Amino acid sequence: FMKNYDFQSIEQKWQQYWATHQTFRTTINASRSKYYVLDMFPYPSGEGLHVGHPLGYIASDIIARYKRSKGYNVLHPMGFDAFGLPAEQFAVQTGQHPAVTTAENIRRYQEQLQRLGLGYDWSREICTADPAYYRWTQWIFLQLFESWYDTSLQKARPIGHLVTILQQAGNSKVKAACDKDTPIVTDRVWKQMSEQAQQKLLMKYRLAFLAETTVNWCPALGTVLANEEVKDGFAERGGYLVVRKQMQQWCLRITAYADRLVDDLAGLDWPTSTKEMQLNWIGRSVGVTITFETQTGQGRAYSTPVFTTRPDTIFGVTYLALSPGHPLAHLIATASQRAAVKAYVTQALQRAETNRPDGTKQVTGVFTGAYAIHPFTDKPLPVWVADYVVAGYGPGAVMGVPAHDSRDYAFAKHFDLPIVQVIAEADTTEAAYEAAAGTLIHSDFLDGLSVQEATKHAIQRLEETYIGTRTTSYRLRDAIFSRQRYWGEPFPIYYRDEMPYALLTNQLPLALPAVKDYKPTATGQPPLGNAVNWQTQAGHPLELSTMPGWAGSSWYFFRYMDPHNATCFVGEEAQAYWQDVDLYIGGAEHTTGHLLYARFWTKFLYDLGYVRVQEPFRQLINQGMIQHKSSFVYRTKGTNQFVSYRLRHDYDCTPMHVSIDLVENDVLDIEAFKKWRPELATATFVLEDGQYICGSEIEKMSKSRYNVVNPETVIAKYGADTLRLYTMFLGPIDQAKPWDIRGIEGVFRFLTKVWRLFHDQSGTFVVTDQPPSLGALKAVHKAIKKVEEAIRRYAFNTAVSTLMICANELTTLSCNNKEILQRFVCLLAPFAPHLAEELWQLVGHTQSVSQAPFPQYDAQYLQEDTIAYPIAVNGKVRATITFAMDVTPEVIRKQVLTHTAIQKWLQGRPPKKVIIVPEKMVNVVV
Ligand code: ANZ
Repeated sequence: FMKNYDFQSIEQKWQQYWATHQTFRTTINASRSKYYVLDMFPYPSGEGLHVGHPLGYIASDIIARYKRSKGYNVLHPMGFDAFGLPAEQFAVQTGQHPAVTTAENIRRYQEQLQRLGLGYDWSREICTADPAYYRWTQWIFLQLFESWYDTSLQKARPIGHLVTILQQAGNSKVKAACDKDTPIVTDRVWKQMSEQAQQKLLMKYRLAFLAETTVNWCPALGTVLANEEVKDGFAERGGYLVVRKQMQQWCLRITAYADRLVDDLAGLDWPTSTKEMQLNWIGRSVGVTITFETQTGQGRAYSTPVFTTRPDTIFGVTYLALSPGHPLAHLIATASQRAAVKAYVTQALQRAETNRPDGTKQVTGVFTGAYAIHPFTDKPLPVWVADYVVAGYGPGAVMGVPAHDSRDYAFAKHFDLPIVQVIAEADTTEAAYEAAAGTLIHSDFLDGLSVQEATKHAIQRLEETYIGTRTTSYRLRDAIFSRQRYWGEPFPIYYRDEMPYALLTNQLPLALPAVKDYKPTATGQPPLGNAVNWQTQAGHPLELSTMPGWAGSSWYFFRYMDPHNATCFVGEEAQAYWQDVDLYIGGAEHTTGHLLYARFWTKFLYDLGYVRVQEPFRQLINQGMIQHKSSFVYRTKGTNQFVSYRLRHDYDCTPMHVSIDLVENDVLDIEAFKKWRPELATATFVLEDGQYICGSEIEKMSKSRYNVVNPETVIAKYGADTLRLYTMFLGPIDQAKPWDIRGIEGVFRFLTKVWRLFHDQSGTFVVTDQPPSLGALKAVHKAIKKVEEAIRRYAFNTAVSTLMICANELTTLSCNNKEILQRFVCLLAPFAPHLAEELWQLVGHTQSVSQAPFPQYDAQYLQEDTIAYPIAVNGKVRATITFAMDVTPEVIRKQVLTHTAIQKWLQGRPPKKVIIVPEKMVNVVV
């Protein structure tokens, strides 16, 4: 019977087969080693997948299939990070419950993922918005609420334990990660405190705690945003203005784990860049807190601590600077400066907090009128307020050393403050500062020392005189954990006497209530304020905010191990077997958010004995971005007129992205463009040669750039196997690479060629048991070795090209030997699983190819049987002669010396020497 490579029916057939046979279902199997390969689960958005998404999924699927063929028991699950803003915004606009939208989107995602031939164990699917799932997110939150961090043991402990200590001995000896303003109480005082006062004190210790914080408030979105969701004062999503605002928020004390989060990075097989980004984000630095005495002129003195990593520059201090939010700013301001300070502080606090401003930012600040006293020279130092000083980093104040710090230098230059250079530093000072500095200052005990020595001496002197103490500062802040939104996990918290209390675990899940309106209430309360009866049975009001998007994703990898467990978030047996994720593949944009939070929760759960590992993800790969050509039209400012590419400089234009579907060979389809959006119907055009030419650029493939390629169109035309191979063929998995559809034809032809290897000209299946030729054996064994090496290096592009070379060789050899061809099918299977299954079955197998072991190569077929030797005369190559592998030196010598090209150089004389390097080269010395 005759058949062509009919990818459509083949792919449909095998996707159905995998689903009905549950081919990729995994259960605990103590007799086999586990391998857990995980994708970052997607947010099911309304747009569905574009070809950028599957890049990581296909890579992890190849690894999963490969590891399975190597005998591992592979866990490869998929699920949905289903709480999120778009579904909620849609609900606000249409009144449709976000759960409905989300469920529809999930169905669409599942279909799309299945159509890619991804071998997931769907029986383990999870959805973070499912009450059966978020019940455990709420449960973990309660554990955090009921815990404190003991810094002497470096671990979290139950809050009940702290209460016992307070009762017996007060908290003076307690070493804990707690609020800075935690009062010291004796056991007697503790016992006399009201319950509310006791609860307030405990709140300063809890790992999930309620605090008055300055937050990034986005009025347009009506919610608080995390630091990493804010870029230069605007929301990363939507670009809305973000301001700073004081608000009661739930926070997680991630700072308690800062040291462990830094130290444990060393043991992880993660990209160096990812580790560095986390290190910078945590920003641990060891230095000194130095306390200056500030005098206000009205005869009052205030201690003003600053944090510095460079105490060796203490003699170079010429001013102090406080962060705008610093409580001392108003206290020390002199009468004449008070108004100016107030105005500056108000305006500076309005702006959203960004990380340490860089040099390009405008220098701003205000003088308080007060002076601090230099601890060693007694000189007066003006105290300023400046927004380059960050609140919450150290004491939020700095000693300004303009000669040795570039930010201080910029500040001093701008406000004409003195710049003096310390001698110890002279050798390391940058030329720029030297020129500006001019003044060298002598110190009584640091002159002539290296920076390191001077630092040591300075610390010693500061500690002896009680002026300074060694301190470690972290840039990391506690994580704000509440959002004023509907579509998130409700907090299992109610309020009594204005203090929060935990619900009992048997009251979980606390399900999201129905609301009539998904907007904030008229009084500005979060949407849950619209729910009727949002209170406990005893009538206590429940918390109105919900958890942030990252709550459910901070522990989902554990749930996959035991997704249906109704009595705990992951069972003992499942954990003992699956342990942790061996390989995690996902986008680099999650480095300082999700990945850090997941590490934090894992360490916390470990401390309480709920999990066995301190780190969730052994190995991490960040897939590179897929780029694509995007097209631009040029709109004359303030009009509806569009100017063609080459004429754009003659007008005052702004470029605007236009959908690539409306452009062919850079020529715009004007009629289609007018229909693209209502406001374009009246567009006018300035053409060149009667055409509108678009500009273009290679950019990240993204919806906002209208340059997205939908995998479904590619699959319809070429099939999923071609899409998979092509996506891998684009280049190394971890690098950014452009999508270029022209290459896909070649990949499709390759798969057609594979099909033809098994069929004759008329399309009849022809695979024989005739003994294979040596050439075919060599081709396939070479490929086995190379493909496996490439998979192990995640060099999937190399693996694909090896498969192509092998198919070409087998075609040239007209190989239709069964042994050879089925080995090839096994190699192909992780990459093009549908076609592999079909051929595997045609060859006569009754089980899925995913059950077949990965082929082993036989070294005897890898040896080349001849070798080409370069022949040199006095070190210069003059000829090449091919010898058999097992050639003897005598034969080599004889043939070399009789070769005409060599004889020319010998000119009849015998050579001085013939050096033979076996399997490499020959050198004739004349
Ligand atoms: C004097 C000095 C002299 C400094 C010098 C540096 C160089 P890292 O390493 O990032 O921790 N600093 C301290 N607290 C700050 C705050 N709240 N906001 C902004 N800057 C702050 O940086 C520590 C240094 O950053 C500290 O050491 C301090 O400036 C500044 F030649 O003190 B240094």
